[in-house]
Amino acid sequence: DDEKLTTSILTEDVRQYLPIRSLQGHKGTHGRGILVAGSEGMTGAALLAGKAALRSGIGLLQMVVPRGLAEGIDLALTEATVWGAESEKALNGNAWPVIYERAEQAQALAIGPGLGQDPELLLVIEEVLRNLPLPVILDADALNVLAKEPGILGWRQGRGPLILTPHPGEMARLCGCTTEEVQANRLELAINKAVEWESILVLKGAITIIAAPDGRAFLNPTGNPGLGTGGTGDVLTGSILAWLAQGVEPLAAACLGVYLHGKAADQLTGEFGLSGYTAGEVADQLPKARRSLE
Ligand code: NPW
Ligand code: AMP
Ligand code: MG
Repeated sequence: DDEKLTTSILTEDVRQYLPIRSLQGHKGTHGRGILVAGSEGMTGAALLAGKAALRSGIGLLQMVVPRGLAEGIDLALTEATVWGAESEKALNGNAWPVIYERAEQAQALAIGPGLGQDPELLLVIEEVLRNLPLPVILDADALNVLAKEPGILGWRQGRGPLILTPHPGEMARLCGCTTEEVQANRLELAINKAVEWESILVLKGAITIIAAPDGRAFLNPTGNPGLGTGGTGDVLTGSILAWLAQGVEPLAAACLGVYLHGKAADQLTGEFGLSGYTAGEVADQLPKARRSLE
């Protein structure tokens, strides 16, 4: 029974998940996504996630960042619009009104890459979960903040679907165990927590697991150890955000994002071998990975 519930992601499946780009399509129909990310010293995480969203075909990317860093981010990522929330170096509770205003016209939201861990961010995450009827991705520092009160995940009360994208260290913090314990039992843990938290759980690593709230799990066949370098997780988050914004159903968006991220990295090994390609290069490779499925 378990074997039927856990299957590999197949190339034929992800090919079907790819949204069809209508000849009449425009930036309005290709989806608007909100990316809440970045703090002093970690603006790169916001930029990498943003670049990956653009490289995955999003119609319009709106970034919410600390006002003190907004100008630099605006200049560094030409194609994105940037909204500064009231703070200098890292977002805090003041971010919520800006997020709410932007989210009203968006199809998806991602929060976490390089965010920092101001304790007030827990209140922001709570507001996001309670109030936004959108698919939401929680990654990186959003998960670290949430780890102080994972019970909040149960408060969604029928709001939009949730995708969590922890690496094994973040998963350990969320579960209150060690990284080794996560790694020793990753499939069962991913499935149990996806069910408990009523979320799509993307447990990253060699053979990333995508577990669904109904107890199914999908194993990703793409990717290689070259991905073990700073910023690749931020790229994954931006890419899944773009697929959600383009209307791909959340479980399919998670599988598509993970598969293409690994595929892009595998294509890069042709030139670079198993190390030395960068997260930014993975993002730039994403359209070619997608094209290999078409
Ligand atoms: P250990 O030590 O084994 O217990 P952290 P982070 C574990 C931003 N970034 N297999 C491992 O734990 C992020 O977005 C910004 C096994 C490891 O020591 C975040 O906001 C960048 N274990 C923030 O930095 C580029 C694994 O987790 C620990 C594992 C902090 O995020 C970099 C490290 O995790 C970064 O993305 C695996 N596959 N993977 C930028 N340019 O701005 C991870 N672990 O302490 O959560 O730190 O992931 O760097
Ligand atoms: P993060 O730690 O958030 O930057 O995410 C790291 C990304 O690299 C995730 O997508 C992981 O699945 C991927 N990754 C890390 N190590 C490996 C590995 N050995 N094989 C395949 N993918 C990996
Ligand atoms: Mg990460």
